[in-house]
Amino acid sequence: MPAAVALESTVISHGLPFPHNYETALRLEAIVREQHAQPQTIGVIQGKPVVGLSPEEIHHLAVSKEVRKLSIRDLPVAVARRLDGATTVASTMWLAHRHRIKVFATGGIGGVHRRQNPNDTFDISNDLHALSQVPMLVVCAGAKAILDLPATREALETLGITVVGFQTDTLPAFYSRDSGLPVDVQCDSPEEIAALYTAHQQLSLQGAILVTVPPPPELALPFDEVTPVIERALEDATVQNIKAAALTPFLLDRVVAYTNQRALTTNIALLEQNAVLAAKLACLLEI
Ligand code: PSU
Ligand code: MN
Repeated sequence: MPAAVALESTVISHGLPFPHNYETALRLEAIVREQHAQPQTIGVIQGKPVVGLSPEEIHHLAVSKEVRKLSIRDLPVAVARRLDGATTVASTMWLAHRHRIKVFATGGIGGVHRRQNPNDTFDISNDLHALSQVPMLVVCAGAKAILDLPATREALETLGITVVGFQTDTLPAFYSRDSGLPVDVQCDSPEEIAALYTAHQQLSLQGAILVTVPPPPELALPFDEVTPVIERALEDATVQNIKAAALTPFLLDRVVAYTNQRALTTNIALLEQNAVLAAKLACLLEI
């Protein structure tokens, strides 16, 4: 088994605008190969779960308006009805694990959404549940800043998911380097993370190890600057009654618009950075 790195497709179909989505997806694969690992971008094409999408299939997921966002509960529906679908962190983990892939690189995980007013229902991403069930290394920039980060941090603890800070002792906040919330353990090298993975396996633990990497300093957005932008995006969502699976893509899109695309640059940069570390980890685990 060569050192493989799983990559998700919701970020392609619903997370980034065209042509940035297509270009970034191919660039992430190239980055993984530069580190001597094998990228495996995952999605569903006409009902077939594909681990290792071709460039043509990635292009299709980047441009088609018919691509569903598939979390784990949606997978059987897409397969039975032969639909095209993009996989989230949760469903990508599930499919990757079935292919014995140990490392997955993404942008920001889903988590506990903020509640704007007391009668809003809870919206908790299936990503958290998948992270508690599927043993692998998931490299990300923390949870997306549009979420309730303290609640997400608590949920990770409840679910028994070890949270690693790569060269940091606080949880990154996706666009920003520091949420002010603690990680469980700081690791300063890929080797230290690989040792954690080995220990985790020896203990037969079920869930993932979440490796969080702050976005590059020169492109990270200050937390205080992002906060009001997110609040504005959340107000838009309330006014337009955007909910459930549509909420995350809507909020990400609004944040990009309100930061004059700077959030897009940050998002792409952190995806690239996470792919580098994930590939290094995949290679280390195959030694
Ligand atoms: N991170 C990004 N962009 C994205 C996502 C994460 O940088 O588009 C996607 C992931 O696929 C994640 C999903 O699993 O958003 C979470 O959606 P929800 O909150 O509806 O569970
Ligand atoms: Mn949700």
